[in-house]
Amino acid sequence: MLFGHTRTRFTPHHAFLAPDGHLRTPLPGWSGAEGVILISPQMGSGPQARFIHYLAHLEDGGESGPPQPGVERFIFVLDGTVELKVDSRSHLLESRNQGYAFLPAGTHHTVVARGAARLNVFERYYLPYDAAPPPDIVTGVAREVAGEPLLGDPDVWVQKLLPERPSFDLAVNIMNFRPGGGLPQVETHQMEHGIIMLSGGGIYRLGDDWYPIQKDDVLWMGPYCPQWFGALGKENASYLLYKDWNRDPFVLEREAGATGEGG
Ligand code: UGY
Ligand code: MN
Repeated sequence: MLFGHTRTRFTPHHAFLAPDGHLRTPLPGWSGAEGVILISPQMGSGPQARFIHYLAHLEDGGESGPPQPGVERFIFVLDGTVELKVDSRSHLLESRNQGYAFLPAGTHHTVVARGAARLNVFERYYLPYDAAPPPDIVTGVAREVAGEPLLGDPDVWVQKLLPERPSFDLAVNIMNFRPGGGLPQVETHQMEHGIIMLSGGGIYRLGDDWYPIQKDDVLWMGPYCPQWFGALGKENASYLLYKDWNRDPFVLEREAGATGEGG
């Protein structure tokens, strides 16, 4: 170990969060669980995150607590198996096939670990859209979600884990790259991202910084942060990506003021 060194970087417009910097904290309302809050509205000056991205480390039998009122939750099983109890039904979500679930705001649910488990969680205040009904509960297995080539490139493919209907104010996708594949452009857009690397690695460009990236590294990209990824190595690279979606920027701004989220 090299003393006083970390790969973690924190800037007003993006953050690179390596596992060496993780600090576990209690997750209020959860039992038999510890959290690592990665991205949150507390992030410094400049554009602030309008969502929360955290890891939940659960011991066998550990249980989730509810999100804040008005907050929706997306969970993705990174390690182990959990049982999701919702609507008097039970769903087993397993890391071996990349189980995931989306719980709309106000959905009473519990996640119970069957053995030690690790979850990746995204949460945000739901922004209703006048013409659309609230979103539905979604449970799924990412390994079975078909990929679509990105702009026709067979070396980069996107798996969309949630429906694209206007009811949903977020998108959660898995981006996949063959070694040598990369994003076709340096993207610069109004949506923000939370990303966790699931497999493989490569180089991530954020603003004018370039980061070697590997499994379990996490990124925050604020609105308009220029971003590009190229995959290197021998195995396919993939990452789980959150973005705000389907909403007018004026609505985002108004709601940010109303909830105290971001600025
Ligand atoms: O959907 C996206 O914005 C995605 N292509 N961005 C990214 O991978 N950084
Ligand atoms: Mn993007």
